Amino acid sequence: MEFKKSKKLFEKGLVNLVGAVNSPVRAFSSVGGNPLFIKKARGSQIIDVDGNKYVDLVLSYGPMILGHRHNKVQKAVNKALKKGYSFGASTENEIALAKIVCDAFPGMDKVRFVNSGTEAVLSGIRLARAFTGRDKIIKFSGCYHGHQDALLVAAGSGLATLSLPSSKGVPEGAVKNTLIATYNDLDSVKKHFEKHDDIAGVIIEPIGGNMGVVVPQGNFLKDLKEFIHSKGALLIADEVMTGFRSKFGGAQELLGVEADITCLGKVIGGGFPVGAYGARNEIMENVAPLGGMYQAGTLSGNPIAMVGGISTLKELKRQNPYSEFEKIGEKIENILLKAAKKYEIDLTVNRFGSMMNPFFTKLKVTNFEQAQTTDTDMFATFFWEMIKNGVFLPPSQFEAWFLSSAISKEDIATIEKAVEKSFFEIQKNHERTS
Ligand code: HOZ
Repeated sequence: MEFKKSKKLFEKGLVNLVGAVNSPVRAFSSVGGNPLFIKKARGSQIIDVDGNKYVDLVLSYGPMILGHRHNKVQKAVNKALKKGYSFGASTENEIALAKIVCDAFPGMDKVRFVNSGTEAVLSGIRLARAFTGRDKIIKFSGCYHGHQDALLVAAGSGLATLSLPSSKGVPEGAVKNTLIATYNDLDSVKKHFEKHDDIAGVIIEPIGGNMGVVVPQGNFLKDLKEFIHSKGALLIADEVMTGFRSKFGGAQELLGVEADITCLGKVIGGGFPVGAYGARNEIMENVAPLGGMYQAGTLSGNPIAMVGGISTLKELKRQNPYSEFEKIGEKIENILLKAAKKYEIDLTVNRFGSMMNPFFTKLKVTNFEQAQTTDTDMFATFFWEMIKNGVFLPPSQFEAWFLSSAISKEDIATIEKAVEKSFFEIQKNHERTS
């Protein structure tokens, strides 16, 4: 397999782009080598500029739940393009997408569309503060909620990849109201409430997806909600990854825990830039123009993005692929575990529906600290062998893999072969270095 054209574009890109990328994870920093440049994608497959074809388990980090360029989505978007791209005024499709979203999430009476998951969360946090009149927010280490200043501490995703505890350029004042707790550890939340009486809310990824996939254990979410409500604080669910992915009604539907404020992104735009935050009426009425919390956006509710979202969600509802995701996810999990056993590699696979990833550790992974015991060198070997054998994975140990409803039996066979070869290589490398 050759990567000559990708390499050339990478070198060219270095001149006017930072690291030749527009988001750090894409730079392949933690796995080495040059990033791949993509030419096109269709269904479950993605093709790089050198013509290499891969089964895509990145899926744009989640949005492409139907696979790439689903016919119905493409048709709807093409039609919308003929009417104009942006008006700075309302369109009927904003109301249509809002209805689909509010119907799917019973805790949301109203929603506000923004342009990204980052924007959704920063607005959701502002809203929690506006509603409660309190300043402090608790976040969990390893959770990532976009690149807003206040939450860029102890974060997963790109910061975990680059081993950065926090970002430069974030003033102390911006994080002075951010408290850090440990995922799956209610006591670590309670301790903060013992010390502070001005905690507005707790933000959580109901399924952690940015420290690798980490699943809430037992009644953690239910107990968390009950406890923080007893203290007058709000539960803010960052369902940017899980919304419409874990279930149509997100992880909240699956886990039976309704959040006070829900933040969405990724799937709701079907690959176009859309984020959203929503809540019950008494909370949303604080948002301008109804209330005093200001939040705005020139491109918010963009007509093309709305059509991308509506057509994706309608098709998703029709397909209802969630039980199939469960079966395929389980199959891939078993493929990984079988190969790990055969080649005697320590492996833990975490999975929740169509999100999963392997950790090269023998520990059970229920929080960020445990996730960090993974052998990232092994992951790097694994990543490149999977690439060479036709499977495109996120170039980071700490990003989730995603499934689309376009995945086929042949794709799973490709994944199985690639996994087998990758573990063989890991064992070889491991023997050489130990
Ligand atoms: N925010 C995405 C989920 N971790 C990763 C994509 C990116 O940062 O570029």
